[in-house]
Amino acid sequence: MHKKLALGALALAAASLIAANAYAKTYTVKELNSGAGGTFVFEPDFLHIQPGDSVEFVPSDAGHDSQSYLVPDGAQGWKSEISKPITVKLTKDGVYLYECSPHHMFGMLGVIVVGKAVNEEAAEKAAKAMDAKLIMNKDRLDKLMDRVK
Ligand SMILES: [Cu+2]
Repeated sequence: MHKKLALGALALAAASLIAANAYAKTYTVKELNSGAGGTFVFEPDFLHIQPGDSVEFVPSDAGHDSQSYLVPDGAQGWKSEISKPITVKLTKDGVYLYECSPHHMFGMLGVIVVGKAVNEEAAEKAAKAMDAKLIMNKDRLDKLMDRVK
């Protein structure tokens, strides 16, 4: 009787684990010389995803990377090698700002919101600092930040 109950609980736990994995998604962000959003661009450059989802950065054009600029407190940052893909699993709620480090000044920047934008104020501040380095695509990050909620 007790053994049966325990087995039932185990089966339930296993089923909910499988369900959780089934809901976790992987999104792809391309690193491009030129895309729908202009030159030196991540595509898409704005994502709103759920905790536990992953983002795969793919250097569709060579010479780019993906590097976190700001992550929520307690979250892991990332940095790919130039022209190498990287997949990051984002588990903490908040706003993540990232750049292509060779092309930051050209506005090759992106925003990911995971769950709730709990660090929105810090993100706005960091976005201003990122904006200050831009010589091209100067309004791109502002437009992305307008979508944060
Ligand atoms: Cu780049």
